[in-house]
Amino acid sequence: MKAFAGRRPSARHGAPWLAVPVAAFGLLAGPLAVLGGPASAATTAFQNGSFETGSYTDAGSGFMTLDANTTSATAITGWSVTSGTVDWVGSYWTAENGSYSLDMNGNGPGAIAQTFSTVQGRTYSVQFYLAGNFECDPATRILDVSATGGTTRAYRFAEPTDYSLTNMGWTGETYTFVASGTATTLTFAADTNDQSACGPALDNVSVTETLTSGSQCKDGGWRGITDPVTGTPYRNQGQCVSSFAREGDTPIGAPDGSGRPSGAGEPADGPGQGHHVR
Ligand SMILES: [Ca+2]
Repeated sequence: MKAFAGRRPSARHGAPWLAVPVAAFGLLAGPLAVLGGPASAATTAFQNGSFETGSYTDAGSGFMTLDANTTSATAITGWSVTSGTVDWVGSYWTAENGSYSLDMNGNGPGAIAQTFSTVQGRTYSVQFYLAGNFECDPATRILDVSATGGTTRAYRFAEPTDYSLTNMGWTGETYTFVASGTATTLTFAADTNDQSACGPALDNVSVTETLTSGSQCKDGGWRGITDPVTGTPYRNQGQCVSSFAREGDTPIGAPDGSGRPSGAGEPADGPGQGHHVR
């Protein structure tokens, strides 16, 4: 982390789409347990995608540096710094959501990861907001995103012309993976070619399960999935199947299907019509 100076605030706004509230995903385990659902292994829902909770301490800098090699690695609830250092940013700059976000380069490039329950073979959409710390060169920050069994994608963010600490230019991005098992580790990593103390900025991560075929409605696949049109959970398999029939069995919920990285200034990936995990 290095400080900025003399940047002029402006009225630029972040990406237009709204991410799925992480808390909604966190409800996954609760209702099933209350209703006495099928016995299964413990469910660990994705949590704290906005980096709002944990043991944050601030010596006055407006951020806290977390080191993979110290106990600070697990200061953010649900997450672990798995390599290098990252800065957990509080008042230093304006978060996309809430009060906290990350500079993925602390003293140098770092990586952070969270492991959560998934259903093998299901498709998941990870939505997150990207920006950058541009006190140091170069003027483009690169963030690598990966998930267990998935492909690593590099996301680039170029310095906006109207950049400031209160106007970071947060841009919505989407990463998609197919779960290879009952637990998936999602990792965000700063580009290790950039050894500076200024990295990509990250906030407001959410995970949405996406059905890609009507056949996935079967065998309980409809449970916990929200109809993208009505916004209400499917009550049964028939409703789920009907939804796909209505859409011509296209992969509704796939954000754009292109799998391509996008840079700053491009339109953000849309919200998709996700079958939202509850
Ligand atoms: Ca946040």
